[in-house]
Amino acid sequence: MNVIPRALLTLTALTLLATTAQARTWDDIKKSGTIRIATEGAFPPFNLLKGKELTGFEVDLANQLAKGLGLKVQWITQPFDNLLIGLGQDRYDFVIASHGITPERQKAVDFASPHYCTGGAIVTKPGGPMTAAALKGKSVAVQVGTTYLENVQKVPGVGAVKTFPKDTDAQAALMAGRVDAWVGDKFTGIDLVKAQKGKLVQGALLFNERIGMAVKKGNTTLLKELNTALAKSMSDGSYAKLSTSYFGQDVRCK
Ligand code: LYS
Repeated sequence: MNVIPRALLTLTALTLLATTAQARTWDDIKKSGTIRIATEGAFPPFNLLKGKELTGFEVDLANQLAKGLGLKVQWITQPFDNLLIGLGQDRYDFVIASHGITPERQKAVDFASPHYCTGGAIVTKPGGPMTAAALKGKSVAVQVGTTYLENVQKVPGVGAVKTFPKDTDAQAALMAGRVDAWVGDKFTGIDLVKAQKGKLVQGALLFNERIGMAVKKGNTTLLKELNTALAKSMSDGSYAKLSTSYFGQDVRCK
């Protein structure tokens, strides 16, 4: 019997995928009239799918950029840790889902200029750990595949780090008292603490990050158009107006 080793088969399938799959260039997209954008839809106030409606700062921003580029939008939602993989498989043209620009991710995708700056902060119950030092021996909930996970793991002496598919699941673990703290986006944390009216408090910022839209590696024509559209929004006042409506401040990187 002629058996092809499994490892070889997988490699062949991957090579085939890499050679046949081709990201749509700016010309292809422009010709089609519609741009396909992916996001998570589970990360308020940045991107949230409620019933059939996608809302959030990043959703509004991307819709605004697409409009400026003369395109209709087709939105696709995916679990956070699938988003960049799907980009590599040409399931959509770009991703806007609060990805921190990290050297690791830059090996796989190309990032646009940052569309906001933020950081990862601790949220806990009153009396819980408020600083990196206080996380010593404490359990922390974070969303899988995120910069929160990466950075919490670096905290010296940190206790169990538990991962959850969605940020909201990690927050629920904190509320239920299954962990001592949750680490997530500082703006998401502010909204959460406000909504929980005294049951949660926000602690220290553990790290800062620049957030950017991602295109498939090498899709320079699309990247250029996105950067131009973003720069225009930032200079003509539309970005500032949108940002203020969501955060009460301009969240662009300074
Ligand atoms: N900013 C974080 C990261 O880059 C997470 C964003 C998505 C959270 N649902 O990993």
